[in-house]
Amino acid sequence: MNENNSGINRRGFLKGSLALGAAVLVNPNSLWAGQAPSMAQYVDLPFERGRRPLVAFPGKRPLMAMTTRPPQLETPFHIFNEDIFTPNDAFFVRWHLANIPRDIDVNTFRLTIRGRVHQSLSLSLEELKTQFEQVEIAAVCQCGGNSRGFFQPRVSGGQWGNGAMGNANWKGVRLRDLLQKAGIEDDAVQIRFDGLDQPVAEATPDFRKSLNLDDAIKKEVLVAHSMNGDPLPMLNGFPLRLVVPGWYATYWVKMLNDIEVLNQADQNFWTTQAYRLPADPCHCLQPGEALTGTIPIGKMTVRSFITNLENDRTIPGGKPCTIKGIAFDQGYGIDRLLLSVDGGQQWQAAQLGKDYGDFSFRPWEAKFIPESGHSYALQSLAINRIGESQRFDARWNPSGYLRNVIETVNIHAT
Ligand SMILES: Nc1nc2c(c(=O)[nH]1)N[C@H]1C(S)=C(S)[C@@H](COP(=O)(O)O)O[C@H]1N2
Ligand SMILES: [Mo]
Repeated sequence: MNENNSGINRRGFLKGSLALGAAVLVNPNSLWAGQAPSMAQYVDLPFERGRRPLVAFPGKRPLMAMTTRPPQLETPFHIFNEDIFTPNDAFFVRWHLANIPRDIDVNTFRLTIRGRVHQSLSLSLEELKTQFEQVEIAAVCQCGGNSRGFFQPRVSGGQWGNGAMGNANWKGVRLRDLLQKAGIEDDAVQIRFDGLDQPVAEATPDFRKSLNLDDAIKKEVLVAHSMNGDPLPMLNGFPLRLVVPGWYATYWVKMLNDIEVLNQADQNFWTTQAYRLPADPCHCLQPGEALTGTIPIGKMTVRSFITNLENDRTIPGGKPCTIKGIAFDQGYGIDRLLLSVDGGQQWQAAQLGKDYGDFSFRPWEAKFIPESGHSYALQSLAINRIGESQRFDARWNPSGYLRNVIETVNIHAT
């Protein structure tokens, strides 16, 4: 059995820890139980209260810990420059509830499909892997609140930098194949997904998310058992998770063990109260303005990042400087990437790199020759195949979702 199945990938854990000599070395089990790290290396995100200790959880290299119980771990941004696919042991982690199984018995685990179906199913992992077509897709998993820490004025919620996202190759079975096997009733309207994690306090609602039937039966929606060729890490939802390419990660239910076909719209807390956007077309508000209607968060906005140069970096003047980055959208695919070195006055076309599919990070690259003694405000602007682009103004909403303003990286040439 793969060592990931035990919940502790010792090799990954040790490798990660050694690579960052001074990072926290703690007993992963006590850490999982919520013990604070005793000694840590820190990363400072560029906003107030942005200091994060680097903490190594089971199966993970040291990541930026926002909270340890439940685990909320951010990927250090330089990782996005190293590989277009985010390594499993560096992939961000977000759980709402602290009661998360630490071990899964793969022999007794079952995925249930029930509700408005002709025949309920209870499938073992073996059955899932052998009785249904296996499909693999590259897709970005991004928290709706990614980059929330940059909101001005500040909003409450997890203060993520830009690392609450990752790109992976997800492999599993199509949700629609499972639903077809069970046979859905004519009155089905939504599908609800539940995982094995539980609230600690009884009053806290269990984490569940639902999709409309039309969205759930898209061919790219998977029940995935593997990520970048390996079983899912425990913290990313071992043994199964929903993969909803193009949609914010809140729908990507982890440790998925229950799929329920509903004949009316789901009224559970996580659908009706949490993860809502202002209903207007811009999904934004003026700070202080009252919320009128809300709608559930859905698909992702167009974004791009410069990955090889961080803010305030000094580079040599008078010779070509390569700027590298990534871009992604909700699945139309990236059509163009424009780069500015003067804070958005003039734009040049960047070269798009290899296309790994419409839901993946798309690499890009551009060059320019900086003049000695000058400073440059680098900006990248992605446009997708239906002409949607990033925003020039940072729209604001009270939950800190959807950020896709054009980001700026200031550099100085010596
Ligand atoms: N079972 C379960 N699935 C879940 C969550 C959760 O709390 N419990 N959080 C969701 C949210 S809000 C996010 S951002 C993603 C994070 O996925 P990751 O931890 O694999 O990066 O998981 C989603 N799936
Ligand atoms: Mo999230």
